[in-house]
Amino acid sequence: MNNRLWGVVLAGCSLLACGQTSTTNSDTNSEDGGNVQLGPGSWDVTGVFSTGVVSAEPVQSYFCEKLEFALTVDRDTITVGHDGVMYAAPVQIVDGAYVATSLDLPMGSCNAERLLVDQLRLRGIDTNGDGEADELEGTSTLDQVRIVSGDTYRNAKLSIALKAVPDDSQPKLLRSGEKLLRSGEMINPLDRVSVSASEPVDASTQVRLTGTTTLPLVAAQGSERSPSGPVIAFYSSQILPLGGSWQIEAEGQDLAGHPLALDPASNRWSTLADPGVYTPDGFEGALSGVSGASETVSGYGSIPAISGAHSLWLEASSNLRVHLRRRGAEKKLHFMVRAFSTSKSSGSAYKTVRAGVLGGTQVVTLAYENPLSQARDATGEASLPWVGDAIEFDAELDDPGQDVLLSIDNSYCLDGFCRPSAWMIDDLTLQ
Ligand SMILES: [Ca+2]
Ligand SMILES: [Ca+2]
Repeated sequence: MNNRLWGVVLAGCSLLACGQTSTTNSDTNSEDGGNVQLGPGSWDVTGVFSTGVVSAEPVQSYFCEKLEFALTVDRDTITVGHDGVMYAAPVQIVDGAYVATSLDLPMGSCNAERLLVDQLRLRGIDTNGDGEADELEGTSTLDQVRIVSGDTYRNAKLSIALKAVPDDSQPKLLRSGEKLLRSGEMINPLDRVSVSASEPVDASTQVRLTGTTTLPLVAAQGSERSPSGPVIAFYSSQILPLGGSWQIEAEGQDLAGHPLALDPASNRWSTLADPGVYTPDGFEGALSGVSGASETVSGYGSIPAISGAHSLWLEASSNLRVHLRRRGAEKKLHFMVRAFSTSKSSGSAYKTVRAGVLGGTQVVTLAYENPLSQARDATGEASLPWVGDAIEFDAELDDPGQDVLLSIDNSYCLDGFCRPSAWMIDDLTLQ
């Protein structure tokens, strides 16, 4: 922001002093190589990490080697973005160079908590002598990078050598989501449909789903995004119907004016098949309208059904979907659970329970206390010897609409840190 701040950058680790040898062109490093006054512009940036001043260990042995991202400077803002992640900060042009402070960089696949550059200074290089910058160059230090490996952290001081060329790349729309979807995998309607752009795109960019329904995707609001500024991610604010299929249509451009391209592999979307409507009967009759669980039980070991003569049995590894239909103005989804586990101590809290009204906007996620930490009854069965108290689940569903989806999913779980549990479920109703 001022001379003192970028003075720190100059006093820090310069490109040559950091020992970068292989990826930079040495004849553009020299101060007489044609520094040129920069103006607003869009650039494709590559940043190469090297070990910080404090550590002699090669950073590549435990961290990523490089970053790639798009960078745009307009009148007073610098925007950086890559694959659905975007940051912005105020920028000044000082002595012809872009100077910004406190700028996060999009991490790509680098495994850090964040990559915060305290001071960024990029100077323009005129390689062909036409008076305009053909490249940008600069080196920044990242004083405290918290590198994540597995469930441990290490702090490192890194330096990053940045080099940029004018943006010559077409932005792409990529499929993204709360979890990584394999090709052809069906979407749970309670997972928001979301797509990312490979780089920031213009605020006028339009993205929509067409097919079973037509639905505009709305721009995800980055916290540092101004209302008229660029966007990089879009999502469906509406819960899609079951058993539908869609394509994406989009028109837009990146901040250098290159038109948006669709990735064909990301372009087809379908939602889970409709299991049919479940009619609440306490799981006493023939099972229908349920997917992911195929049997009802009269009990498990010495533990009887939760109510009546039968309860639904959800295997530890299964994900449950139940489609219910409102008969009147019912607002509340209700059910009871007992969790069965291999362990007395922990491990049953690794299911995610969600509910929503198809066509609505609100997904209710239900949290609950770990049932096994409260009660530890023995079942008398060797495979799942322990069971928790019956726990009551209630979800308030305020959206209008007839069709309600209940979804119970196993959460991601590091091996050894949790034990999946089987659930006995009963009294599932809309009230
Ligand atoms: Ca581009
Ligand atoms: Ca029952």
